[in-house]
Amino acid sequence: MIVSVLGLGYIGLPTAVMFASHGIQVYGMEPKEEICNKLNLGEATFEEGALAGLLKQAVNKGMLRCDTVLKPADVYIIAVPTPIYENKRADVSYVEQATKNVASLLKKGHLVIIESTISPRLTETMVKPLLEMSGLKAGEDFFLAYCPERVMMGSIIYELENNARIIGGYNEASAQKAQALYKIFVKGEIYLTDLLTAEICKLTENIYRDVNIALANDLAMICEELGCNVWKVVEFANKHPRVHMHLPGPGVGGHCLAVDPWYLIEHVDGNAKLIRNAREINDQMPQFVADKVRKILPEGGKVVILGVAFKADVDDLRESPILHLIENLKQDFEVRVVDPHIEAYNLDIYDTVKDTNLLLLGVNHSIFNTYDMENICARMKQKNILDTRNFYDSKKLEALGFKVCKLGVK
Ligand code: SAJ
Repeated sequence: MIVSVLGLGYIGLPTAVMFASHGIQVYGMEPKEEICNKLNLGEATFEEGALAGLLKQAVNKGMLRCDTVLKPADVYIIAVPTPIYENKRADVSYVEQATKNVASLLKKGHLVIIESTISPRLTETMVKPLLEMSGLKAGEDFFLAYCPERVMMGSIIYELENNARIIGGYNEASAQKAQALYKIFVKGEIYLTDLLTAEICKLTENIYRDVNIALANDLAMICEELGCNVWKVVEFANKHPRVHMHLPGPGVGGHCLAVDPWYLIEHVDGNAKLIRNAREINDQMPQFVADKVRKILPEGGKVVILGVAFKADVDDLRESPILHLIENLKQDFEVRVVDPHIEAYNLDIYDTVKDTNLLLLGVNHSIFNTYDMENICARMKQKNILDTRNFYDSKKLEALGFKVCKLGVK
């Protein structure tokens, strides 16, 4: 059996590597030539724990080859991006193009799987008709399933292997075929259902998280107004056995939580009020943080932002709320940014903080724990810290001479 994976990004590449390291011949298709060249040398294109080692082995053994064109296979897995346009409508053009590529090579007995996050019913209304233009019939001549990914950056390989999976089949036979395929490396439970349930289930998982983060952010703003500490409120509320509060922060980033809710919202006329509201609350957090900076430094000044990635310990900038925060602050401040995970911002922290007025912790990268805060304090002109992630121990920093302000704390 040969498996072709279309799209070798954060999901496609680890998936391709998992099959290849379980003895399956894999062809990866990636339109960007420089990415293909790098992968064919066995070099990973992003930081992701065990991925680099497994990729090198798979390439060295000849089990994984990447190309800019699609090669014939028995199974096609589509894992291309599904972004949103400026107007928040779903951009499914990459899935459409990938499906057309597969249709051109489709043969009897083939299995086609969509892993990309998509709008409800898209597998049935767009993918299936495009594939059937081959003259073959879904569920009879070829098999079709929607198998959304559920992995978390930073532990993708572990989660690919151990998380439970939901598989939506066009029909029972399609679901069974897809289940047999994933069983090659998935140790978690695999649950079978129909296409629409699986599509909405994937969106629901990220919406659940987005809505809960919005609740935490709403509370952060409320606690500031009422003069309370949101971090303590969340900590103690979570001592209740049925409460699982998420954490506030400077906004929600990444290619999933900040994007997926719109895929559902655009399909439900006037409904999804809570989901839309949550999205809007999370989107306004950079503005809320910027307003706090303006209160701390009413005269303007120099601000150093620590962390620009969309979350801790990743090198991924997609939809990062810190990018919005930077743009906002640049209107009134000189802004400097340090993020050791992002090459363009991998600056010397001690040089960068010289003569500045505020250090703003935007992302809780572990590496920031290694910084010598006493040295940083000595170099700053005004010793202000704004911590948006409850990363620092205020008492320790205050003992060094900092004035510490936290998101969600008056
Ligand atoms: N965040 C908060 N507060 C929290 C948790 C997260 O502000 O309590 C922020 C993060 O800082 C980040 C954003 O939310 O900006 C998203 O981070 P994340 O860690 O929640 O999620 P992702 O985008 O890395 O991965 C999510 C995961 N979905 C769920 O946990 C339901 C992952 O399992 C999915 O596979 C992934 O989306 C995806 O690809 O859909």
